[in-house]
Amino acid sequence: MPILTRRNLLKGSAAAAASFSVGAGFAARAQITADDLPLLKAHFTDVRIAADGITPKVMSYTAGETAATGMPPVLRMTKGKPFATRLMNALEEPTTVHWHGLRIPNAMDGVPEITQPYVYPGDGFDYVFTPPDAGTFWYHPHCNTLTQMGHGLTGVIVVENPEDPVFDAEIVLNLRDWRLGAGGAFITPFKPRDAARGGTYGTVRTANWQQEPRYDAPTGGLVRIRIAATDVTRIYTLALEGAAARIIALDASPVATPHPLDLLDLGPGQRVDVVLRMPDNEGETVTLSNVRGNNPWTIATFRATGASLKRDLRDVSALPANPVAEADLSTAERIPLDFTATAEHAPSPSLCGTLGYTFWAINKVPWPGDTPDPISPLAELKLGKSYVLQVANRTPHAHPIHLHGMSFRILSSNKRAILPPPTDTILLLPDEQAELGLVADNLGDWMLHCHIIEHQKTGMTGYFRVA
Ligand SMILES: [Cu+2]
Repeated sequence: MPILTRRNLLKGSAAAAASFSVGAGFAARAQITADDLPLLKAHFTDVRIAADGITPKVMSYTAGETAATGMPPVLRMTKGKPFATRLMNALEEPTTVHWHGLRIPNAMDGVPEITQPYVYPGDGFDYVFTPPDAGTFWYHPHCNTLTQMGHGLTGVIVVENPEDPVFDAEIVLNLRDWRLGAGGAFITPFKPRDAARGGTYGTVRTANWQQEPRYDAPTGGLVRIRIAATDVTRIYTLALEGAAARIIALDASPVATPHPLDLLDLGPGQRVDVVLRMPDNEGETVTLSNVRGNNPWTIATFRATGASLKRDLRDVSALPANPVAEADLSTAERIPLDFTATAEHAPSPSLCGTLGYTFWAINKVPWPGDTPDPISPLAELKLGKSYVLQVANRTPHAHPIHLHGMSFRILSSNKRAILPPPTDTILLLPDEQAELGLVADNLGDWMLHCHIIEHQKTGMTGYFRVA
């Protein structure tokens, strides 16, 4: 029986063990007891991902007690309802879980040294929170992330809203690549030359850990497809062929008016919810492709099965909005954030791994690594106050910039005509300058970093302190 550090900690406090209190506002989960927390086990498994061999020591998550051999499960939660799970670390290095896009208490955010202790091999950590927003999110470690995510630890979260419209089917797609060599074994996770540019790409491209999977969907039906880009590097440009489709949510935020999916850029960390109207003839297929770059390729296909349901895409209504506060622009303080390349210098060693290089910086300061003594925050924000982040990408590369714990709205941009709904990740285009409005409504230290993990780990990371 492994020693569960957090559990032992809780045993020392009867009150905490009874309610899992980690802050105010969690009384609703008093019914959860210490011994019946569902497990989320991080472990090794051998999986066939490439055509030419089994990949040994793939990292995955398993929910519950059963041994699983495949990809991390889709975790289903309900908006406004407590969720609890006990991470158990069966890897050979420390790990944590970050719940990307969920606006939950800081102590549950999963960033070692900043929000929680490392979870060492054989140890556990209890995550208990209530997701305030519905939509498509995802989860991954925040420790040695290039290796841990690159080797498999990226899973999708669906936060359901009982008020959501009902569709004829739902398909969840976890898009990611793998750096595999001949025979399917992992190869070196990155090339320094590429880390200093757009990032190092994988060699095998998958959806749900399969190459070009095919899914059956009801003929003439309305199918909700939840797509999460969980790769450490790749920016997708999604295109659908063979059916009409509408975007209903971006990064978990419902769009006010569902609009056609033409071409959509999706950076690492971003999600899109699409409603697809399947063709009327059984056997017809719809193709989801990545058309970025010179060689478009198929991500997945959907085949119509059964008699036509004869649905109408115009019947798709907007999803109910999430309760994201709007910044008060009359009082908002402006915070400039410059994203730049920087001269090389050595980063600090870290328990959560270092790539050994520094290539990037925010406001001229490169993140030195995840150390017990982090650099000062990018800014200190006052709880409840509004801010406008004046972000500027001073590089020729796109950077998916992700903020933990709070959502923001893109107020203006020199590079886009249509502004998306509130988000946790902006795919900052080359030379883009944008204004991001937010209300600092969540206490604690919140990371802001590029989600191209090589950029994150070579300097493009910082954090805000909300107090
Ligand atoms: Cu970047």
